[in-house]
Amino acid sequence: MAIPRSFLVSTLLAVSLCPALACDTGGDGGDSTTGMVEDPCANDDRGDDYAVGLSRVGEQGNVRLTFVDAMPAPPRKGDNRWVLTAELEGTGVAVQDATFTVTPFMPDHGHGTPVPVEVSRAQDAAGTWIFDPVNLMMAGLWEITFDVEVASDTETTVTDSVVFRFCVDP
Ligand SMILES: [Cu+2]
Repeated sequence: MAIPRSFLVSTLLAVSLCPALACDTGGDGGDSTTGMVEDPCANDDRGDDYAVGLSRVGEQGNVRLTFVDAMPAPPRKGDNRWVLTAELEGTGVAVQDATFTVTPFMPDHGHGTPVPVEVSRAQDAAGTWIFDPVNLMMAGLWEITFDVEVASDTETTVTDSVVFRFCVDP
């Protein structure tokens, strides 16, 4: 007999959240009887604080990504639509021609999302890219890695990997 997938997911989530929250109910027993979902972000400060202008340079120091829009804002569980600008760090040249691979991942659970992130270039603004959907299907901390390869006329390929982290509420 198959175990319903939703049961498995909720069970795994409950188990995996215990270390982060220390499973401390304060002895009042309330949490175990109300069925309320605890907020995995309440005691987690690893995520970025979303704001327009949130900006980060990749680990190779080549490409800077900056948020110009997020819907919803701050990022939430489910599908998100993000708009970011990309520029070459140092020169500030807009990245107009590039290949992005975007990977959402939950480091505490060891899984991503089956929903691919669609990437498109904004028509009206140089170096502006639209990522829709960014599917964050579960509450908790997500790491979203933007691997970018900038198209170039020279033989030197410019690549970078930029990571943002958001903890999304239930
Ligand atoms: Cu998860």
